[in-house]
Amino acid sequence: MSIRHGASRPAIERSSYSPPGWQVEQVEMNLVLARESTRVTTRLTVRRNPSDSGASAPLELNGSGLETESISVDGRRLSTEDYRIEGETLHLELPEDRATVETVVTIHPAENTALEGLYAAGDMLLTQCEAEGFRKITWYPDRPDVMARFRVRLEADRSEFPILLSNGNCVESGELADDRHYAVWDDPFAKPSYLFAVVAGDLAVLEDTHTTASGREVTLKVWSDPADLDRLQWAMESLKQAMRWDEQRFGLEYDLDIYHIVATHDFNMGAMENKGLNIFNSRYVLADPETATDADFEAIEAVIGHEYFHNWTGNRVTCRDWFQLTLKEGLTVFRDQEFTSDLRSRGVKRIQDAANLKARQFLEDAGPMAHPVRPERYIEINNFYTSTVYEKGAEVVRMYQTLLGREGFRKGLDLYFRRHDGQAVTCDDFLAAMADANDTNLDLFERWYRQTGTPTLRASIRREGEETVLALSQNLTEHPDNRGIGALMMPIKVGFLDADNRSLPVTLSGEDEPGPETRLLVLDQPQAEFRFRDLPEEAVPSLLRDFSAPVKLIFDWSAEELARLAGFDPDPVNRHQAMRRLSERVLDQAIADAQLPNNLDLLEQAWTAVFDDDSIDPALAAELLTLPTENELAQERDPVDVDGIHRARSELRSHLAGKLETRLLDRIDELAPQGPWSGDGRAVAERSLHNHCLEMLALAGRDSGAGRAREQFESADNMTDRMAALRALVLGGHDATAALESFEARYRDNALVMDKWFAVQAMKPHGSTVEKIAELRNHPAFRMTNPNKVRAVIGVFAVHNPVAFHRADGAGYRLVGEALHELDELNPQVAARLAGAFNRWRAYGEKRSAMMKAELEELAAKPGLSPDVEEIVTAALGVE
Ligand code: B3K
Ligand code: ZN
Repeated sequence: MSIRHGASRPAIERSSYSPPGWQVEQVEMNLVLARESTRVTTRLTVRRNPSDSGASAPLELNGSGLETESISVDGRRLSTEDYRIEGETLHLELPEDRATVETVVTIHPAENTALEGLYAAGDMLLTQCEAEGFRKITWYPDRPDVMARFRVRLEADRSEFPILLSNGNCVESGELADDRHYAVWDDPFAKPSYLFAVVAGDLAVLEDTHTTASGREVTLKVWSDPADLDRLQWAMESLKQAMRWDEQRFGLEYDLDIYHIVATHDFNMGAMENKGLNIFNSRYVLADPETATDADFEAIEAVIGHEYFHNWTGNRVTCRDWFQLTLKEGLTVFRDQEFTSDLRSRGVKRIQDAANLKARQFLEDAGPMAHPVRPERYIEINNFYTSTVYEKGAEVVRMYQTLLGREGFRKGLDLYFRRHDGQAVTCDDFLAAMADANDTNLDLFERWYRQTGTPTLRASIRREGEETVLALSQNLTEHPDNRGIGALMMPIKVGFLDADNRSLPVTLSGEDEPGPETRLLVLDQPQAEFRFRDLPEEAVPSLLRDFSAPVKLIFDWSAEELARLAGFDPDPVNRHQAMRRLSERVLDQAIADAQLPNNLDLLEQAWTAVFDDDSIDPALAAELLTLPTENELAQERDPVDVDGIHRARSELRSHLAGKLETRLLDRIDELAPQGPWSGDGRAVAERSLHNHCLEMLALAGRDSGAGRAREQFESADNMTDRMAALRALVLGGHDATAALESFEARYRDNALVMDKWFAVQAMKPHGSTVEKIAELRNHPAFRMTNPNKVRAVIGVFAVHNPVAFHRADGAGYRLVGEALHELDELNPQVAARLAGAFNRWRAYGEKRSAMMKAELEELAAKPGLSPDVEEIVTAALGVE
């Protein structure tokens, strides 16, 4: 049904916002649920917004793919002459300032493969409304600045749908004739339509309670398919942790008496924060040690936290319009990052977040869809749930905290809630609350919301007499939207190491007392100089500690200096950065010369030092002993030498694995599992380093690695170790047939574990993987209508397998291009994500570029292409 195919849609501009002409006071809905046809009756009590101009705007209701049976106003049924429909909008002239509008429509959940609106997922029926899915359920002013109270009656066949859920509290339920039943849900909090949710199905539940800091008892229910019931415990633990943490760190309590989480296998993204009724991709709910890896456990905790934290940052205070998306997403990602940091290792989390931003968001910044954290225009808003809006948005929020301090940030957040609880607001309102609560001027900070691309920060150091002078300058990227923005307000944390690699106090010239070892500088001019006293000439600067601003830092360290920072910088992020820069230099040279440089002493020493550091957190060691990925290496290059990158990286890994084989084997033995599986931090960290060493050896083609991997695959008592062994065998090019078969036989019926089985094969860096993908697509567990499967097979192939995707004959491009044609018809949101794989088509040399371009052009020419994919493809083909 209702996939919005058709002629090109015009872009919507941020500057064209105007407030709604009408508000909705109350929504009463009745859904008579059935898979094939669901009948939705909606009664809206609407009230005219007093407008300055005195004009009488019509009521505008959005609808998409609805079979409309009737529209009535104040009890009078309208004829088609009484209203006007343009695109997805119905315009209704209403004579008075208040009215009751009732609509009756029919929708078809089982045909809804786009998974937006009301759809069938296995035996369940459920909804996804953000951003504009509510209009696929009923006529409504489907924009976030219309906030209303909802009362929802659900009716369905009792044996098919024994459980009926919606937002808020269940206020009534009962039996009906013919084995039917109903439930009425009332949500006392006014909310935008994108937070509406319904779930109906035969679900099992794990129940618990949380007593809030102020002593209220909240019922917690985590629901899933009955077959998955015994894998819900970790999700429940995570929810309780999140509730406690938000009370302690931000003084925020939950506000309803009940909180539901529902897991489904068919979901376009990770999860959705519907008020009181979160709906989750099962991969972020279901876990036990037998089927989920340590990384899965951590991701579940983080996503459960994220959706829970939205209850304040997103739901109680929501966005005025979709341009403000980062207001809730950037802030909520920041909150979930802090949650993970407080529960686990702050340093490791920060390393991962900084590396992830550089790998994914910097890439987006350099591509055709580059946009500010608060975009200026969009065609399809679903295309803007990006790492820029989310992760760079979180960096922007983090910069407030860096500038204002934790206490100042908390004061700002408190004021934000005091001012705006129950409102739909903007990023400017957030900034104003931060500034006002701290009695400071943050006007310049607003530029972060407008600038496009990754800013560059150049640094240089010179001596003037006894002083050390740090010169900093900043630049925005060339982009039409960046004209006239001016300098950004950048918090820059710096430190210095002395000749013995000890941290020095950082004292500005003119200060009497020695300064802190990590000093916060604020650069809010195009360039500025900072003068320091008492620093020895040979002091090594550690710049942008903690990745204190999302910028590209340029500074000319010597290899020796990088090796010292890699070994001794107390700032984990910069330690990791230094190691990265050191290996990048080697790899750059290896790619240019088509062979490894002769002298790798410094890099070898730096790696050895990590191995020999007895006190290091094993999880940190695993991060430090990681080479940049092929994608990361490709990012800075044009043209990209796909095969040269792969070769250089493989050779360096083999070289290091050869040099360090004894140490790697020692670590593998020392950290081998002792006793039964444990999920505590130390055990997780040890598994991470253990498996990292195993993979390193096996991928370097060392027999010692393959042998250990086989043993581990057989003996593992948990998915982390079993999967690591399987990865090592498959990605290392060892014979993995038997392992893959036994894995499949064991987990055939577990959809999430099968995703791992698919993904590891799709990732194998070999040209023949193209043919493998065709085979995997015919596997009985693969479905093109299931987003997790599409991501595991085609997504992983297109994004994480450069060797096969860019195969010289273009077969990889063809495969993804064909999948996109099919997927566009089924699920435009998932298709649009995948289409981004062609974004850098210009950078792959003449032959490959031509073939990638041809795929894009063929998509662009597809009749009835979805606006989602069209926006991505048009941008990719657009001006250079
Ligand atoms: N807010 C949802 C994402 C909705 C995506 C719509 N295409 C999940 C989240 O960020 O928490
Ligand atoms: Zn979110």
